[in-house]
Amino acid sequence: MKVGIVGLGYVGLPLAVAFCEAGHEVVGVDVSAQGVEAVRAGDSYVEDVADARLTAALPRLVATTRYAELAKCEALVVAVPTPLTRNREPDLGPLVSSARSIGSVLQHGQLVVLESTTYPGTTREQLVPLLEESGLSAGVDFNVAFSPERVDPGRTDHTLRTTPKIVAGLTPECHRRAVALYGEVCDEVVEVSTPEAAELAKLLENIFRSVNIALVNELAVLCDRMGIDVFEVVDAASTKPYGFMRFEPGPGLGGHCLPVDPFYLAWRAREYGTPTEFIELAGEVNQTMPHYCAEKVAHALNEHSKSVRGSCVAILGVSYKAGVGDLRESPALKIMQILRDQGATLAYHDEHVPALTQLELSSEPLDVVLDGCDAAVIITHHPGVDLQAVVDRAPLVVDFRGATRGLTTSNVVLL
Ligand code: SAJ
Repeated sequence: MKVGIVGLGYVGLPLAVAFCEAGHEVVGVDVSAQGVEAVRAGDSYVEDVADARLTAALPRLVATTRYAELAKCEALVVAVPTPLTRNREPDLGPLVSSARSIGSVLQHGQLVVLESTTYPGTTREQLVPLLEESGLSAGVDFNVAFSPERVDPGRTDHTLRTTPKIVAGLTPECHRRAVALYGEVCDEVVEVSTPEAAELAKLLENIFRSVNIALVNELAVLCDRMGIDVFEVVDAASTKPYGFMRFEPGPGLGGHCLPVDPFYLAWRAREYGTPTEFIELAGEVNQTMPHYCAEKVAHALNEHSKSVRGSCVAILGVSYKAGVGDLRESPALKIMQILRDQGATLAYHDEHVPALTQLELSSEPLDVVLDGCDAAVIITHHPGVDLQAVVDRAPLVVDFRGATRGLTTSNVVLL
């Protein structure tokens, strides 16, 4: 088969490589000429795709900025970003412009599948009309389906092939073709009745995490007031062999999904006169955590008769979660900005993130950032960081991940 992938990001590039590895020809389209150049050079900018895998796929992979190349493909997969506007409303800009471009080269008999996470109804009400600007009719002249991406950056125990793939077509024929397409790269295809059900299932997966993380974050704030160790509470509750699922309290939500997806559904639900207070509340609770954490640092310094202004604060871990270098919506950026605005001098150590251009900082070796610091703040707990050295060398450690629990310490303040 010849498969077209629109959007060679953290979703599209792994998918393109997977189809090449399954023996298919792939045309990868991206608006970024720089990104296309990198792909052509076998230089992967997606952590989950090693350069070697990309290079091995190149004989079957054509990377381009030209949508016209898609005309030769049987199936097209759309994996473009679905961010939020400044007012935290769905921003379908990238989706609309890519769908328009696809519409201008759409061929009779092609299948178009949307993978971008979005609110229920997007495929039928937004994508289809834009594709039909071609003059072709969906379900008649071409096929359409929705199949949500389930990329979990940094996860190694599950891959694209081993993670069940939800698929739903506009018509039975759309459905049949989409199921066949993903059968090429996924061991298990989960069929659902409508694109709307598939769109909402994806949102539910991430909202489920956002709500449960908000629950333990709210509990962390309460525990702080009650003088109870929230991590001990979560450990204890997690011993229940059924009926409880463990989530970690922390400095807030980062990444491209959890801080975004809930607001897609909240926005859509308003059209149905159904306020989704649960979802919105969880979003708010998680969004306040970086502020709560900055206050916690100020309070801890104050206990050492120091103010934030003039203090040297060593930040440990700035990416949005452990084991990845991804900075999208990372709570660390917010916390650091607040501390800097309050007059702190910042330094950071994170081997996954060499530079923080937005803060004009570069990662420094652990012993350098600890040298002479007034406080060390653990925001993201990457494996392999010598935490004993941190608690031994820093006069004060503020640990938002419970990473230092179990170490003999007297100078640690937990979340
Ligand atoms: N976090 C906590 N406590 C927890 C778990 C996570 O504070 O118990 C924080 C993390 O530190 C991070 C944020 O939440 O800042 C998100 O991390 P994550 O690992 O929960 O999720 P993502 O955004 O990296 O990936 C999620 C995954 N969704 C699910 O597992 C249901 C992934 O499988 C999805 O494919 C991805 O969203 C996506 O693309 O939607």
